[in-house]
Amino acid sequence: MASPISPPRGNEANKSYQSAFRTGLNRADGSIGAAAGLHFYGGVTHDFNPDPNVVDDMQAFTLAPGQGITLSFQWDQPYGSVPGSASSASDLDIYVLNGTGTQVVGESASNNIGPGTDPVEVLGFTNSGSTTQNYQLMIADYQGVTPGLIKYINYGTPAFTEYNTNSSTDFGHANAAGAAGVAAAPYFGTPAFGVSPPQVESYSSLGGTPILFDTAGTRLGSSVTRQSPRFTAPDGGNTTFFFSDDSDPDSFPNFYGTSAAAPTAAAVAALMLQLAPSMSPATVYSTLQNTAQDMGDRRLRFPHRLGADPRRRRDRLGARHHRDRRRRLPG
Ligand SMILES: [Ca+2]
Ligand SMILES: [Ca+2]
Ligand SMILES: [Ca+2]
Repeated sequence: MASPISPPRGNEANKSYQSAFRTGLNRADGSIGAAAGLHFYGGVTHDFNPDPNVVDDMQAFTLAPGQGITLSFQWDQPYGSVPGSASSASDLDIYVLNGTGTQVVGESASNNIGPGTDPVEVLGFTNSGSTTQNYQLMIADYQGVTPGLIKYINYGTPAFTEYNTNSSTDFGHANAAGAAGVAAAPYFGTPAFGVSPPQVESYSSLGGTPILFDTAGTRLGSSVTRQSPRFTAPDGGNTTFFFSDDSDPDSFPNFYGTSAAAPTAAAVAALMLQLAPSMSPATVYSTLQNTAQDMGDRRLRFPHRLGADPRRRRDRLGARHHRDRRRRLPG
């Protein structure tokens, strides 16, 4: 099918930090101690505190035993791994420090400058101890062109206790110009189950990730923010074999997540193409958008805003049993 309909790259809601890079402190190589096998390479750190009179280059977070963060950290340089593209011209690193900021306990500090390099560091860190611990995140500009925009998406526990920007998590293929990212609404939060207007899943990825470069790695004159996700489809439907049954009256397993919503939308597109095989992808998309029922939840409007909705909160509490028992695929 020529019109790829995709989940909006996972189920990360608004677990993203996005900011202009602000000069924090110039920290020397080795100036912070490190656990065995790790090293602090130094650089100019990012000032998380937007107050121009206060510098804070540590973002605090807390993890219970067994909890972890997985950060995909990126900045505004081209992706050298794209064929024909320029490469990253700056090298940033990302560190987890202990709660007092005196020792590196986790890091992703690869070289990001050179042919074929990408402006990305992926940091995974888990509290492997037996007690809840406080930590500090630090981002350092090690060398090269000073970044303008920095962003991470957290695929782990939403653990940060300060400077959350609650930014977009819809990126990659679902945010591509020719694709259609699909948000998810639980089937029991739709008019067919007595909920109108329909409600979006709390975890459905937030749109609004800007596009900064063309495919040659040339910076665009102005950034492009696409309407993505384009539309919403139900998730949590019955399958004959996949995942586990929720508390619906039958015993068929239910499949939750945007990966479940995307094929629902794709199935509607397939029926449209069966009826009108020459319909263009653009017409499929616009027809789906223009004939869809409006989502009542403000969170799905563009730009998304994960605001408080008292009615929704009650719904979620009432449906907790559904949520606790279900699983989602990442992606
Ligand atoms: Ca701090
Ligand atoms: Ca690096
Ligand atoms: Ca079922």
